[in-house]
Amino acid sequence: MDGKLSQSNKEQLEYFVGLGPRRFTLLYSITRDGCSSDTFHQRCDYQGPTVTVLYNQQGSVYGGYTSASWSSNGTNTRDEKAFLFQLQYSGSNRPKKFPITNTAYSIYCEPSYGPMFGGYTAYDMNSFSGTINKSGTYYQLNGSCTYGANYAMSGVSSWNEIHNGNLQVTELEVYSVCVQPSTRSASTGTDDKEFVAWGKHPEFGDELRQELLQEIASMQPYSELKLQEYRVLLIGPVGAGKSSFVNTVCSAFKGRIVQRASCGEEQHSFTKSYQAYNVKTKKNASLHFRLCDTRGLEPDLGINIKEFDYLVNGHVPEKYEFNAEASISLEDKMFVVKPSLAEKVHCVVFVIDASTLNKLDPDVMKKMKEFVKITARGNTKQALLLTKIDIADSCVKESPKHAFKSRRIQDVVVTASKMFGFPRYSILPVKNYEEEAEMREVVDILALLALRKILHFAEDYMDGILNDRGIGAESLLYSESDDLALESEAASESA
Ligand SMILES: Nc1nc2c(ncn2[C@@H]2O[C@H](COP(=O)(O)OP(=O)(O)OP(=O)(O)O)[C@@H](O)[C@H]2O)c(=O)[nH]1
Ligand SMILES: [Mg+2]
Repeated sequence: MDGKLSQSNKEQLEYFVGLGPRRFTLLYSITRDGCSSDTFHQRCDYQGPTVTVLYNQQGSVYGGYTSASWSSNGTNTRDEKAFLFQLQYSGSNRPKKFPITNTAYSIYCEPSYGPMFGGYTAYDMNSFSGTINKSGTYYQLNGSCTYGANYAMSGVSSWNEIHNGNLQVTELEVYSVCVQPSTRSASTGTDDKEFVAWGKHPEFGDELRQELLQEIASMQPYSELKLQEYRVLLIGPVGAGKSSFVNTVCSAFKGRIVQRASCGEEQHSFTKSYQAYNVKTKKNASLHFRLCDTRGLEPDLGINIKEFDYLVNGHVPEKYEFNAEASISLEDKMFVVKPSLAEKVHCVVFVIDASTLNKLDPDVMKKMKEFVKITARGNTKQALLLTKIDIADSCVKESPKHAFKSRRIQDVVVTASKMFGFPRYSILPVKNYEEEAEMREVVDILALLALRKILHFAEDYMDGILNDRGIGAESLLYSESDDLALESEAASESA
């Protein structure tokens, strides 16, 4: 659904905002989603600049713009660029912009209220609180409007000249107003001023893409270790995008959309076996890492703590078919009793869907926290890949390079860092190839930036190995302490 806002009204609002063409994406509509403050916040918090538009039965259209994100933190938000506006009055065009005068009180972000402009002594435009049911043909909003409290209402002498003396609306819509990707200049362009960059990142472009491809192609384990490849384990909930990340990385190197790992959506994991993918360049040269795809985590099924431990320590052979009900055991013929350093995992990458981070199953989260502890115990390195950032933030969907400027993504990164106890530099936002028919430079760059970090962490693991064990080849295969751990496990399994 595109919403009720006409093209000419959009153009008028673009003119008011004054930063060139915008893309209007409908986030919330009371006729579609219900008139409820909870739904408004679910749909509109942390979405960057938005415009709220109200329509009434008399044919008047009016509302407010804020370049700040809505949130549910119960405070006033400062925004020098906010304004209220009128577009139509009683069916006739009457475009008027009412700029903010008291910038500290531009919008009020209260979870039990819908969009609220103004604050402190009075709210200039307070739309509604709680839930409002439709009465006949309109919604009787329970908010109020105060003339000139924090916005300059030049050209009208009262709110009656805007809303016809009532808050009976036929529709209230909130649109995100992103930069049109095609009109956006390089990262120093004027449009960027609206975004707060949370992550330092290089200039996106083909030069960066080529540099990353070359750098990653040249990365390989230290020759003293006599290792061909770094081993990277991808683990995370069902449908998080583990297999899609494998395909995205393969695509970036092949220069075409690659479909090596099977992806899809099912109630249980789509991936059933342990597959270690090597990645090749356009000219078919093998790169020095393997991405190991696993079965998705479920509360009571699939990989459990013991199986994860076996995976990280290299006891699970490639192509192993995961048994949803039981983990691989020492008795299993395929069990790798004495794994070499090459079979051990050097970096564990937790793969999490950024758009559903807050809805993660608590039991799956508990499992993953145990996995984090096990990984840290063995000194294996870890990172967190945040997928589906295009779903988490509609502006990022338009151009994934906005990932490092999106307040919504920044928020998700901070939350993920707290949930997993990982430093923020190890949290890597990506958008996997999924609907695209053709390659996209920015999708490649995000995946390559993430992969480069992961391989640096794997190299850190190797540094630790060299430091701790010395470089005697035999000491790199299997240690006596591993034998002792397995013996005690065998004892507990048979008990
Ligand atoms: N929009 C969007 N969709 C994605 C992204 N990554 C994956 N998907 C979609 O999410 C669904 C699940 O992706 P998979 O890669 O199969 O997920 P998985 O983690 O391997 O899932 P299991 O093997 O079932 O555990 C597929 O429909 C993908 O197309 C992304 O970054 N953005
Ligand atoms: Mg999969």
